[in-house]
Amino acid sequence: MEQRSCRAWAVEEFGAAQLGDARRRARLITMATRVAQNPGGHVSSVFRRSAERQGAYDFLESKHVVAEAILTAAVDATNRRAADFPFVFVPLDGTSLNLADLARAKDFGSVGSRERGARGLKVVDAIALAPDGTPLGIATMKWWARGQRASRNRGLRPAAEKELQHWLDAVEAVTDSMKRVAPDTRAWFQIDREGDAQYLLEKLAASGGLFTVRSQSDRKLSTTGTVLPGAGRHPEKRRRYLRPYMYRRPPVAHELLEVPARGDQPARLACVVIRTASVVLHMCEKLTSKHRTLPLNIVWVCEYGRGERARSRSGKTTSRALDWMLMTNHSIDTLEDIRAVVHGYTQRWRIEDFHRAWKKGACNVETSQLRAREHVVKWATVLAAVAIRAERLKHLSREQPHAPATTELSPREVEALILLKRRYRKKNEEIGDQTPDLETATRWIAELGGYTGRASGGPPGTTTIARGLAHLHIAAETLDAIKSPSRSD
Ligand SMILES: [Mn+2]
Repeated sequence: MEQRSCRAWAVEEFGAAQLGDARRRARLITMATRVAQNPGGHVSSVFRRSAERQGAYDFLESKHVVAEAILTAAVDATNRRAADFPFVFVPLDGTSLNLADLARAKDFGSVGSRERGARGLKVVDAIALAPDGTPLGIATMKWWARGQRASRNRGLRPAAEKELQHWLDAVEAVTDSMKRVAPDTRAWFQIDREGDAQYLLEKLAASGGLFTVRSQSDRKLSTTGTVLPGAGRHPEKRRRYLRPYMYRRPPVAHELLEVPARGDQPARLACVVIRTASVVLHMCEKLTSKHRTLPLNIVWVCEYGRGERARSRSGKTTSRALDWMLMTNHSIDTLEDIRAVVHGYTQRWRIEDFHRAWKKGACNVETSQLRAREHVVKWATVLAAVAIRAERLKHLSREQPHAPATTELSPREVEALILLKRRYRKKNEEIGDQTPDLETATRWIAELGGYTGRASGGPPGTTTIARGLAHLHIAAETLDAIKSPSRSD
């Protein structure tokens, strides 16, 4: 496995950025290295040397540097990693950044409900994961600022005018960039209920990739499987609905599913019953009232004890029970196929983990004080790449606990880690000179970041790891300055 010091990672991630000038590329690599060493959302707190800080501001504010070029470099790096696999999971989701704009003088838009008046940017983004769940990097990002008001007649506006267009663009961008860099790898999109839209399903079906989308509302089924000639008026009697249809299907499997902790709900094992069917969806183009059909496979994952209800923090009554009506174009012929679909959808959670690391834990992108949309997008793209790297480190430490720490840390960082650990060791701990394994190193790093193992009872999370890493990098840098005072990058 490759040596992954921060600088080596930054070169791998951004070394091919097309910025029209080698000095700009060098600046981007230096910036990414520093952010990886010392993640944070506030530009001035990430760069400790004043020349670097000024260089970073110049770079972010330069009109010669377009955000798209930074993104393309990162996405290509992701796809080079993806090329090793027959397929990669691509969770696709939407989120927004809340950004300070008290005077409403910046080119941001409203986020959240309009009454609350929050400002910021909206983004639809995707990440790629290896078949074993290892994060590979950013797969795409589509940014926009919402306009003044929502227009009426939502259902009747063509897709291009809706936010849905950004989802369509994101699918296309992922597909195109993968074709270019990893032509033999298929994307397997994983999308939650937000993505249950006719145009998006059609786009995914035409993309050549695999997809799984969780169904939002009950859908009409076509009983004929073909479009009727002159299908303006569809005979009501022939319609069936997906959910009642699936209820009548016999269970194909009973499984235990690990559900990670979410909000105020602790992690649990869910007992689920799985039913499957191959169906043809009956859809209606709202503008023209034309009927269309889409053949799909359905995997319905439903937890026992449905109806068990809990009051969430917001006071809303929500059902704890898992109920996934998954629409997919993956085969469901064998139990193995069906399990692959269910497992694939559990990987969708990873983009939420990434969003948390990006917005809160490691990178705090929302604390950026940058003044213009384009500057924020550039900065947020670099932070996103760093946040996924942090997720990758977390994942590897859990999945490959016995790999040596040098697979993810530079020798100097390992040296500093051992010195610090010796300093902060518990009374009964004996710390030798040998390189610790990844699991041990990650725990030590997290301990530097305040991890005690008591709060969650689980392995260290991204926040404590990122805090510990920032601490470690300062120590490694100091050690480096003492031991090889002439060298500097
Ligand atoms: Mn979502």
